[in-house]
Formats: sequence, C-alpha cells, structure tokens
Amino acid sequence: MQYKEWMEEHRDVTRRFFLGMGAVGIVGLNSTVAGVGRSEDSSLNADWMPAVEYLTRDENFKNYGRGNPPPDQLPLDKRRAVGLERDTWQLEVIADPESNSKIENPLSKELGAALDWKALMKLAETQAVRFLHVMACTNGRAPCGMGLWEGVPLREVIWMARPKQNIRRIFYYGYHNDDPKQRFQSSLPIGRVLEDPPGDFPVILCYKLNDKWLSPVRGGPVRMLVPDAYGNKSVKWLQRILLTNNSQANDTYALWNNDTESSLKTWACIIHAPQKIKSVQSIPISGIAQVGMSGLHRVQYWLHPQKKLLPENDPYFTSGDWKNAEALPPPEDWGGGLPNGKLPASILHIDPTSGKPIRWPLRNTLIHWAALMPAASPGLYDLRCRTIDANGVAQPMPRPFLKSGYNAIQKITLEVEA
Ligand SMILES: Nc1nc2c(c(=O)[nH]1)N[C@H]1C(S)=C(S)[C@@H](COP(=O)(O)O)O[C@H]1N2
Ligand SMILES: [Mo]
Repeated sequence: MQYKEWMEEHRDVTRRFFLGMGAVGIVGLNSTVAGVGRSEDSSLNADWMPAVEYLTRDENFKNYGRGNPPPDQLPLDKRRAVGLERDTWQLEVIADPESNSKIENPLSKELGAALDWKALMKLAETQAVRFLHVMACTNGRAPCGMGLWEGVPLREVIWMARPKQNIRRIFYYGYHNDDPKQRFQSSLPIGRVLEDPPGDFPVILCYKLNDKWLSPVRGGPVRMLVPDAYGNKSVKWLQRILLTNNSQANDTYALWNNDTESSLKTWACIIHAPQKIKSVQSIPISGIAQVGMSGLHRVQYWLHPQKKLLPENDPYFTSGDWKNAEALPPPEDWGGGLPNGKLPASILHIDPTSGKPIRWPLRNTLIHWAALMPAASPGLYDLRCRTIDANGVAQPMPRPFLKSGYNAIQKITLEVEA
C-alpha cells in the first residue's frame, strides 16, 4: 500500500465536500500532496500517510518502539518465552523497592500473583471501555495514527494490588530485552490513574485497536494508553508497574529533553493542495487538524502572494489575511479496517442510538478539513494553515515551544499560471 491508496482514501473523505461545491474543484484534487512540518518544507513527506483514512489501520501507524531488536521483531517462540504473546503475558504491579510505598497485595511473579491474560479478559467482561484517540509523538510532524482503542481502566488493576500509603506516582515499562539501557519507562501521578476529569477517558491497559487484538508492533499483547497525552506515556509491551512515593516524572523521554507532561496541542496541516493551477480555476485544498486539550473552534488558511511583504514583527502571522476552511463532519465510513467502516457498539462519547459522536469534534482526535479557494491571479504564493482553538487562541499559541508537541504553522508554495 500505500502512498497512493492513502491519498485516495483522504480524497474520499473530502470528496463530498468538493462535490457540494461543484465539479471544478475535483481537478486540482488529483494534482499533488503537500509536505508537512517545518515552515519552509514543501517536499513530499511520508509522515502524512497515516492520517488519510479516518481511522488508521494498525499496520499503517507510524511506529516508535525502541529496542535492539525491537520486541515485535523477536521470533514467535522467543516472544512466547518472554511473555509477549497473549497466552504467556503477565503484568506485575508492585511497590517501588527504592521507595517507602506500601501495598498489601503485590501482583508479582515471585508470589505467583501477577496478572495474566485470562485475568485481564475476566476484568474486560465487565470493565472494558473503548474510545477514539489520536496517537501523536511529541516530536513528530504528523500524527502516528488515529485509533479506536479498547482496554480495562488501569485503576481496576491498581486496586487489586491493595495500595495503602506513600504513593504519589506510578512508573511503568515494557519488555526491553532484559537490558536496563533499553528500558523505555514512563510515569503518571496516581491521581490521574484513579480519577478522570469529567468528559475525559480513563488510562487503560489496552489490548485492542480498531476492534482487533493489538499487534506485536503496536505494543501487543498489552500497552498502556494514556488519554490527553503524547505517545511517550503509552508504553508498549507493558509488563511492569511500580507504585512509588517518588514525586518526580522519572520518564525515559524526560532524559531526552522532552516535556513529558504536555497535553496534546491543537494544530492543523495541509495534505492536498495543487502545486500548479490555472488562474481560471478555484483552488481546492484539504488537510487534517489535531484537536488538543483546548478543543477546536476552526481551521483557517492564508494564501499570500510571495511578492508582497510579510507583516513585520509578527512571527505567527496574526495579521495575515486568514480565511475560514470547512471542518468536515464525522465520517460515514470510519475506515481503519472496520467491517463496512462501521463503529462497533459501546464507545465512550458515541451516542448508542445514532452511532454518532455526542459532539464534534471530539477532543484528542483528528478532523479532516477542506476549502475551495477562489481563483487567483498568476504568480507564486505561500499557502499557510492554522487552527483557532476553542478558547479563541490561534496556533501556535498558547504553547509555541518545541519538545512539548509540534505545532509550527505549515507553509507550502503554490504557483498560479496564466
Ligand atoms: N516500550 C516502548 N513503548 C513506547 C516507545 C518505546 O520506545 N518503547 N515509544 C513511545 C513513543 S515516544 C511513542 S510516540 C509511541 C508511538 O506509538 P506507536 O508506535 O503505536 O505509533 O509509543 C510509545 N511507547
Ligand atoms: Mo514519541
């Protein structure tokens, strides 16, 4: 698969919009694909691919998973031996030996009390939850993928361990070839695990993506899935959770200069725009936006003739001539390999009767957007896009810094011919 098919799928998502505007737009849709990211970058960029169908198939996610070899590439018998298959998987929930945390019922292998797959599935019978959530890397210029995740709220398993006192955080890691240097560890405040702000999802022990067992490369059999956060909190090949009185975020990703406690940011990028178009044609463009912690009010674009000067002392182009794009409604076909593109039952924030989201857009998901720009006179142009979040703040504010999630304003070049 891939590139071409993905582009076709995005085109399907946006086609209805352009059909509504008359056929003229469709011509340009076939032309080309924009690059993501660095403001000067207009090259093709493979990072775009995962976002094109609404839900991303497991195998189409952009992958991160350290290890030499990465645990998903171990041969099957080795995976089974180290607890990376469903029939051998075990999760330990214990007190941090370097801390003074007290728990009464450690789920340890030593005591023969670790949680296994059967026990997890038993919990799933009554406790399983499903929700839509984007996977995004703090440093990535496009989301890794958009998923429908299923799992058991982590707190169910934490309570099984009967935590008592001196517990402020948890930290956790997955299989790492038994080499401490390869360990990828993340952490959370215990409070975030035990309680969810209204409308937010629980942290889950995740075992399904798009209604199928989580694959080895996606972190299966079980990964952590932490809502609102960038992907580094969602540790793959999960095998061990420690309850600690350590008040610090002792994440591996923090050692690499990342702001690991950052919530997802709201930002937009362009997927389709013609590189060249005739001055008699309207100009169709489309893309995606990530809906972060502050929600999404709208997506905007700005077509700026290169020969005109840019506004001075305005690094984020707040005085640009921004126009509103159209945020597309929830898809009819959710993609992701779901049978007939239909969502399964019982998803948080999806109305059970209509099968539609209770509001749109949902936080921590993607939306697709499109616009048909009026024909422009011949010349070279810079095309930019941005979001306005639900607080009315324009991208890349209110959090423009790197290492807490990428959200620079994208710029691509477009040529209008006589
Ligand atoms: N065990 C393990 N889990 C991990 C990582 C890792 O290197 N090892 N990388 C994390 C990071 S930085 C990201 S962005 C996400 C990416 O998830 P994906 O590969 O499913 O897209 O996985 C996270 N989980
Ligand atoms: Mo990441």
